[in-house]
Amino acid sequence: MSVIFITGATAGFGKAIAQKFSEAKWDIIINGRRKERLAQLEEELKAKGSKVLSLPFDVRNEQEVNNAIQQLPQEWKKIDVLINNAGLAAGSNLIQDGNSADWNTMIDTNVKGLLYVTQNVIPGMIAAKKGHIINMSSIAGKEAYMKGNVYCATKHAVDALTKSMRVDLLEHGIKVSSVDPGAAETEFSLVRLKGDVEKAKAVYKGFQPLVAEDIAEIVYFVATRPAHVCINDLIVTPTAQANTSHLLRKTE
Ligand code: NDP
Ligand code: 8X3
Repeated sequence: MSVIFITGATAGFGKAIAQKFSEAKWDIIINGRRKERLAQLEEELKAKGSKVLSLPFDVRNEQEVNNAIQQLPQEWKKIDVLINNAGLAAGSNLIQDGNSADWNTMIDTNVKGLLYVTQNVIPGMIAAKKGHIINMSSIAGKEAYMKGNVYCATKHAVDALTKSMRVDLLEHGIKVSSVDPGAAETEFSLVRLKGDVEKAKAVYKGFQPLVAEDIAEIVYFVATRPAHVCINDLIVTPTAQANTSHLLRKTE
C-alpha cells in the first residue's frame, strides 16, 4: 500500500486530504502541532480502515523535524507522496505597519519548514527512484495584493522552490507539483486575523468560497495520475474569484 505524509493535518486542507486518501485506503502519516487533534483524526481514519501514524512536530523546529522523520518506524520509511501543506498567514497589514514577529512566523513556517521536511523525505524517494512532492502554494504565490506582502513573498518562494525542486529531482524520477488555491474557508482567516471570528467570517461574506474538500479532491487527482504524468501547477479559485483582487460579492 502507498504511504502519504501530510504536514498540517489537524485542520483545513490537510485534514480533508487525510480523509480523502483514507477513503482509498492509503497508509497515512499525519502531522501538526496540536496533539489532541492528531489523536482524534488518527482514531477517525483508523476506524475507516486506514493505517495511520501521528507525527506531532513544529515544522519550524529543524531538530524536531529531523528527529521525527529520521526515527520513523521501518514500515513508514518509504514515503510515496509528501504533501507540504502546513502553513499560515499571520496578520494583514500594510508593509509599513507590519511586525517582524509575524514575518518570522510566516517565513519560518511556509518556507523554512517546508525545506526542513522535504530535505528529510527526499533521500528515501531518491533510493526508491520515485516519489511525489506536492507543495501547497496559493494564488498569493502568483500575484501580490494589498496587505499580502510577506505572505505573498513566502508563497512566491514556494512557487520558486517547486519549479527548482522539479529540475533538481528530475534525474531521480521524483514528481514535484504545486497546488495554488484562492479563497477557501478553513481556519486560515481565523489564524491570520488572530482569533477574530467576526472578521474571519467577513472574509467569505457574499460569495461561495472553496472548502477544504474541494482541495482534497484536487490533491487526490494530482497524486494519482499515471507514473508518466506530472501536473506541474494547478491554480484553483472559487467561481466568484477571478484573481486576488477581483472577487464578486453579492450585497444583501
Ligand atoms: P488551516 O489554518 O485550517 O490549517 C493549517 C494547518 O497547518 C493546521 O493543521 C496547522 O496545525 C498546521 N500548521 C501551522 N503551523 C504549523 C507548524 N509550525 N508546524 C506544523 N503544522 C503547522 O489553514 P488551511 O488548511 O487553509 O491552510 C493549509 C495551507 O494552504 C497553508 O499552507 C496555506 O497557506 C495554504 N492556503 C490556504 C488558502 C485558504 O484560503 N485557506 C488558500 C491558498 C493556500 P497546528 O496548528 O496543529 O500545528
Ligand atoms: C490564501 C489565499 O488570497 O488570502 O493563500 O492569499 S489569499
